[in-house]
Amino acid sequence: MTTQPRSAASGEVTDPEPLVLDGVVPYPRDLAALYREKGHWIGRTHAEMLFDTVSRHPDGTAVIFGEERLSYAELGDQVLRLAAGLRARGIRRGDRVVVHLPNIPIYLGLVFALFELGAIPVFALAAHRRSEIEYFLEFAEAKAYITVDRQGGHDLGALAAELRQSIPRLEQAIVVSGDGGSSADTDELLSHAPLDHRRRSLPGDIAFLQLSGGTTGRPKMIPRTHDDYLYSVRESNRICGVDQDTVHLVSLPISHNFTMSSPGILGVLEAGGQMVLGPNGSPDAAFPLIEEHRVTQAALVPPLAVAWLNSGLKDRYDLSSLRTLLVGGAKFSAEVAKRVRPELGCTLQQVFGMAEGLVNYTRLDDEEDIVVSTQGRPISPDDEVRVVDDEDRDVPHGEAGHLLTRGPYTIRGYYRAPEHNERSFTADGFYRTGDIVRLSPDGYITVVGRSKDQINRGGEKIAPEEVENLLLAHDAVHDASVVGIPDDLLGERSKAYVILRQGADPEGVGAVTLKRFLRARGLAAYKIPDVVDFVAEFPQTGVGKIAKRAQRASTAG
Ligand code: AMP
Ligand code: DBH
Repeated sequence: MTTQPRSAASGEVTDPEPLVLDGVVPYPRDLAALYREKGHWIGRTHAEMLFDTVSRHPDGTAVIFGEERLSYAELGDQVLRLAAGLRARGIRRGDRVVVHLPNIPIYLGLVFALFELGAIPVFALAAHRRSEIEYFLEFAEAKAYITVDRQGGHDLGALAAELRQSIPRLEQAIVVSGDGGSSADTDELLSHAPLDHRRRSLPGDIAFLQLSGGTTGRPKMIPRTHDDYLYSVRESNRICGVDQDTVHLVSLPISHNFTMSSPGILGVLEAGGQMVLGPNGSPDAAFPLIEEHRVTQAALVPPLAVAWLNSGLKDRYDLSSLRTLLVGGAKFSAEVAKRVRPELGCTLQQVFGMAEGLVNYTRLDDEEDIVVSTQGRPISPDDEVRVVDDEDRDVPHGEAGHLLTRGPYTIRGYYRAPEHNERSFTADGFYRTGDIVRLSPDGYITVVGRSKDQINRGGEKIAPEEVENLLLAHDAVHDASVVGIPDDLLGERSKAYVILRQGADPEGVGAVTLKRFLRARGLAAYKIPDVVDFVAEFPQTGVGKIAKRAQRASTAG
């Protein structure tokens, strides 16, 4: 592997050895060599990317949050202090650290401090709760957990202390202030003298573990390398026109793959632009920020795009600075997509992406018809896309089929999941996306459905099996089946069919009881079924499986 030695000026620092992380399926060597040769993988780590920008634009504003502004120089300084502090607490290259934070500036400082050390963040969503977090900590054998004191009425500080006690491997629980202010931990970490920035990890190393919405029991972990991920970020910037003048509004959860890289916060940091951190994407939170900071680019899931279009606040704020609106995470209906340009005065870019890799965009200069009716085309000429039938045979062009993909930024396997990988990847390394798509002659993809057992609740993915397993833990539940049902705003919402045990009192165990039970088990709120229906039996398929299709179609209850 060719790598540029850092601190070459002093000549003292030599590159570290490649990191060996068990349970990762590497890219084939010949393809890795090809991706380097073609200039896709340029041999730079995330920390090097940030510090390149810091040296180019030290005085430029990187982050705006409320009244607070951080320049690139200040962000860089914060990163190196936090890195010193984290190192003093024993965090080293290769250590996994579950990062569970909302949209606050210290997120960037902490994540890049971990990158600087070569430690591996695991990106939990702010909405995750004990059930998910406990699993991430244990599965990734995390050394540290970073969260906020309080969020949405939840005492995460107490959770952190508790987990620190109950999980022996967990050496550090670091609690930051949920409102973005200081905390005892951040004060202490920031009090360290800054480390020198230098190469502590290699571009081919796993940079972080991103999470998949998943289809089976638990979210799967997605190992992404510096090289592959930053390639997708640079190309996303080119495709979305991100540069130094971009003012990007961050209103989706900061750790989500879309927010992070399409083109997202990393796009901004790579280009030396500005990001404005908002709490959520509602019009009353987002519109004032767009007006005040002259935001040029925003990213939303479809239900929020609908909320913007239908908001009475639209005419009360000056949104004229907005040039592009990215919409993705779930299917955006063409009827609504059509309204974006006339009603918001900006260019729509549809984004169809996945944390596993492949990202598709409509292009800024595409015809309106393509922009409203397709989900775009792949980032890279080296993204391979196949559309196949149930037997993995290519379908005739233009027909709907299963989307398979492989390429320079798509993983070859989930982290520590050999059995699941057998099912999710073909023998020759294509990822089975679980999406049903049509491909146009010029390579544009339209998503027409899904074959995976997953619910997409307005962009938030739910693995039914995870919820079913928790429902089965209730004494009164004999069996449970969770499906997505159509919803005008969210696209889908979730419904649980439940068979109670014989003798269980349906009066005593109602929908409210079960929802409360799931909440008490620490399941993220978006996964709690919207509707619970008690039935005597489930419809079955010919081979005796639960006929989920019939349950989805059923309007009973
Ligand atoms: P994940 O694998 O959890 O990162 O979720 C990615 C999945 O989200 C994709 O495989 C699609 O099912 C769905 N998705 C993302 N963007 C879109 C979009 N623009 N249209 C339809 N589905 C989407
Ligand atoms: O839904 C997604 O996972 C997603 C959507 C848009 C994504 O990962 C992305 C863009 O990168």
